[in-house]
Parts: sequence; structure tokens; C-alpha cells
Amino acid sequence: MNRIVTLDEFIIHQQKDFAHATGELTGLLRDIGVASKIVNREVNKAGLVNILGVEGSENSHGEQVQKLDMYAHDKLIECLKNSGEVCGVASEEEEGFIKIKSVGKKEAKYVVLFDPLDGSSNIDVNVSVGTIFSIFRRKSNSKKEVNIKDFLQKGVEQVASGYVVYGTSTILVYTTGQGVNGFTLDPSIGEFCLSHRDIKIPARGNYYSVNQGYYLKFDVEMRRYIDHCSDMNLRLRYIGSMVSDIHRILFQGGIFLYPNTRKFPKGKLRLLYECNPLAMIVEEAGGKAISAQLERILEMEPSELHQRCTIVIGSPDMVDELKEFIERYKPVSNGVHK
Ligand code: AHM
Ligand code: MG
Repeated sequence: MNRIVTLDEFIIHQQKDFAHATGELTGLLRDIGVASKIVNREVNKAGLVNILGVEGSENSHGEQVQKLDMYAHDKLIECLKNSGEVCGVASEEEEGFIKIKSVGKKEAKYVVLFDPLDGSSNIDVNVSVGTIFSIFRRKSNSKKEVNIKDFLQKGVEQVASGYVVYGTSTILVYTTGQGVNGFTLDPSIGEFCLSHRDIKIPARGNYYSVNQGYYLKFDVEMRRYIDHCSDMNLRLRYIGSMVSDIHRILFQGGIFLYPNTRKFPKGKLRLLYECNPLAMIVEEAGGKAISAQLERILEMEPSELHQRCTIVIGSPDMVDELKEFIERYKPVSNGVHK
């Protein structure tokens, strides 16, 4: 029988493959692992809200009950402060970035951006949610305070990214640019154990994932592609929790779309908290991620922390096919189709 490999062991082992690795990123990834175990415990209790108290009330221990996404936000920050490797964080739950005090004389080199609980509107009905994270090396001098430019970096600059899905089981998937690996939480020992080594996305799949309720609000080229998926008898799956939809596509193949709509002309999802980290994972697994305007997600220049973008992500052949639909059916500026 194969011996179990825990997340900590795996991270340390991977670090040994880099001649100049100093262990800083290792410590940081371990902190994220710890935070997600704490969040997982709380997400699992979400159904007990009537027993434990609703948001804003006091629970039986006299503590204020927090909304789960804010709880996840706080726990991630608390854990990331631990190792002293992080000089700043930015979260989908907070307007600006947060500076983190150095630990002793350590010069923290990394900034972390995260969506603490993606798809949180699903919690009340017991549907999977997730945490998404993105790690960059700071650009500014490590003796000075972190600044906004440290966060507004292109996705190609990410040194690591990953996500955790709190689903039927809890699984953490991450990459440092050396393959994508998945770790399932074994609740009996409280450890993430290597369960999916070197994940590769299938070139095609049988699934497409889009909020088809917005069909009439999409541009014509997107509608044509969605019609094509339906003609091909592809299966529509849309959880409303991007991280869970992408997780399925990563393993089984398929395509996820969140294009511009009339309500969200620039798209709804956030470049820095959702699209960049998931694009790095998917590309690293052999997939593709572009915007509906055909830019590679990882090359997009961010100008603000909460910048939104459109996204088309998943199996490489399917993303290429959608690109052809966009090129073929996108109206030219005078409104006439090419
Ligand atoms: P959130 O980060 O506030 O939870 O919003 C992001 C979520 C994604 O997980 C999901 O794909 C999308 O919003 C669903 O949006 P819609 O209901 O418009 O389809
Ligand atoms: Mg989100």
C-alpha cells in the first residue's frame, strides 16, 4: 500500500527540488492549509445556524456570530500573519489592501490575494463553496511598506495559486508552476493528503458551464456558441460557485463562461481574486483561459484591486473553438456580421 503523503510533506519535498528555495513560500502555503482547515470546520457547521445563532446575533458562548465569508476572510489573514512571509493581503471582502506587520526582523517578500469564500450565496442551501488564492512576490523594496503596485501585477507573475472546495469532501488544489496537485482533507487525522497527483485537464469534455438564464443578455457570438454546445448534446452544469464549476471541468473537461451581460458590461468575476488564480491552475494543467475579448487572462494588466473581467476557461480545444465562434460571429463596428 502506498504511504499517505500529507500537504506539509509534499510542500517541503517540492521545495527541495529548487536549489535556491528558502522555505518562505513553503511556510506561506502551509499557513493557507491551516486557514482552510479552520474555515472547513466552520462551513461544515453552517447548517446548524439556527442552533448556533444567525449572523449578527450572539451565540451561546457570548460571541458575535459572523457571516461566513467574513469569518473566512479573518481566519486567512490571521493565519497568513503567522509565518512572517506575507507583507500584505487583499481580499474580495475588503475595499483596500491590508498591510501586515513584519515578524521580528523578517523581510516578508510575498503578497496574497484571495476570495475567502467564493459562491457564498450557496451556503444556506448546502451547496459547495470555496476559497481561491493567488500569491505574488512583492515588487517594492522589502525594507519599505507594501504598496498598491505590489498587488496590481499581471497573472503571469503569480508564483503560486490555488483553491479549496468545501464539498462532499474538502479538497485543496494548488500549483507553484511545477504541475497541479490536489489534496483531500482526511477528517479523521485532520490532514490534507495527496489524492490527485499532476492533474491534467482533458482536451475536451462533455460539460459546459454558464448561467444560461442570461442567454438573451449575451452577445450574439456567445449565444451562437451556447447553441452549438446544446446542438452537440453537451451537458449543462452550473453550480453558481465558480470554484466548484472549475473543479469539475479540471477533472472531467469542459468549458466555463462568464461573458459580459447588459448588467455587467465588463463581466462579473474579479480578475485578481478569481480569474487569475484559476487561470494559472487551468493553464498549468494544460487548459486555456481568455476573456470574451480574446485576451489571455494571465496577460491582462490590472488597474484596480476589484477589477472585473469576462472569462472563458477550460479544456484547450473547447476554448479554441469558442475563440473561432467569437472571431466568426462578432459583429463588426457598423453592426454588420463579418
Ligand atoms: P461571489 O464571489 O460573491 O460568491 O461571486 C462570484 C460567484 C461565482 O462563484 C459564480 O460563478 C458567480 O458568482 C455566479 O454569478 P451569477 O449568479 O450571476 O451566475
Ligand atoms: Mg467569488
